[in-house]
Amino acid sequence: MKRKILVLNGPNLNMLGTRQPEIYGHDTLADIEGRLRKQGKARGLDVDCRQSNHEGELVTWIQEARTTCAGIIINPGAYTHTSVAIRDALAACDLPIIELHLSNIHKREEFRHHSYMTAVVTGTILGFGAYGYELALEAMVRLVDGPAAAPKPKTRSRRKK
Ligand code: CA2
Repeated sequence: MKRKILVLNGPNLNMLGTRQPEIYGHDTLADIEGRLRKQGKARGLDVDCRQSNHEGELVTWIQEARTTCAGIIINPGAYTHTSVAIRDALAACDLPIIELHLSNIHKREEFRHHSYMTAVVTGTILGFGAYGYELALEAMVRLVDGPAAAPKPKTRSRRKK
């Protein structure tokens, strides 16, 4: 069974942690990716993180994932609001797909309110900053392995009277 999750980040997300921390936080992309790989390992998943500023490269990676991966987590960056090509590539993927945004795009400029991706993905996570990536990976574990794979709540030991 395929156990690889592709985590894709689009244009300018390689700049995370260097500018606009009030919107995108202080973590660098390397910080986020390091945590995700660790989290994936603990869940028996191989997390393959990639970033590109080029639409065609993102499309190619999505196409490859169809046969090599169990799921895709994608923050398409500004292509969210412009790219029919990325949408079409995602729509052709018979895999669970999570669209992710660091910021709540609906609280921002009007041109960010529409996503070409949302109608073709399994679900969307937005507005939780870098923590959104962890949430997305937990959701992906559930999509790939089923609800039984969710972490069990800790049971409290009974106190003796
Ligand atoms: O909130 C998100 O995750 C976005 O996908 C980020 C995109 C933006 O175009 C989308 O509307 C929402 C922009 C990513 C640019 O990230 C930078 C980070 C630091 C410095 C400069 C850009």
